[in-house]
Amino acid sequence: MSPYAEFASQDVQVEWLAGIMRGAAVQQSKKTLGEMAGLFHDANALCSMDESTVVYRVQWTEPVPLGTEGGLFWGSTTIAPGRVGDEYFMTHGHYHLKRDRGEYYGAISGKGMLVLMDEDRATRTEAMFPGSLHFIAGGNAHRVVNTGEEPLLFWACWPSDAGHDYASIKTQGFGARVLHRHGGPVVIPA
Ligand code: S6P
Ligand code: ZN
Repeated sequence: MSPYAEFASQDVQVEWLAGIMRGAAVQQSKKTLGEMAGLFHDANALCSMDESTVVYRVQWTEPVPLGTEGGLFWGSTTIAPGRVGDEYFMTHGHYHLKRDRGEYYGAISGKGMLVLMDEDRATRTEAMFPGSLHFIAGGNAHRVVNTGEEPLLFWACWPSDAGHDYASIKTQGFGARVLHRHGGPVVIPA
């Protein structure tokens, strides 16, 4: 049987502008400050904050089993506004386990930066704003930073066999951080 046959019976609805997915097949997760220890550069600032604070929420659907070649996953991410010291709230960030797998991000509301890092640690950013579309080429680690005062919402589409390599980011970080300086965001080499 085709690995895609089951999806025909799935029933997922989206509220595009709210980033909400509904249906039995929808999965969701959230990441709290406590779960992100070690990712922000100011450990002291993190210690003084409530570790149960939700930094971002993700909803997604996997119409084929994780690891299936040729399928696509779809989901939304909403990053709360806020900072740990001078560092804006952000996603963990990851490479894909299958390094050549790409991804699309499309921003709906809020503003921020997509941080992209290749395997030589060369790091660059793209501005995210309502309507911005981002092709993340294979081989690039990706993280989103909310530099605004409202939630930053984006939709994403990625291959079902991409997988996630979080460990490389946990141990080596990105080649740059987005910090609040002189009243706005500045990209600082790390
Ligand atoms: C998956 C895609 C997104 C992220 C989400 C949270 O490939 O890039 O759905 O999972 O934005 O970020 P992270 O780095 O915690 O997975
Ligand atoms: Zn990804």
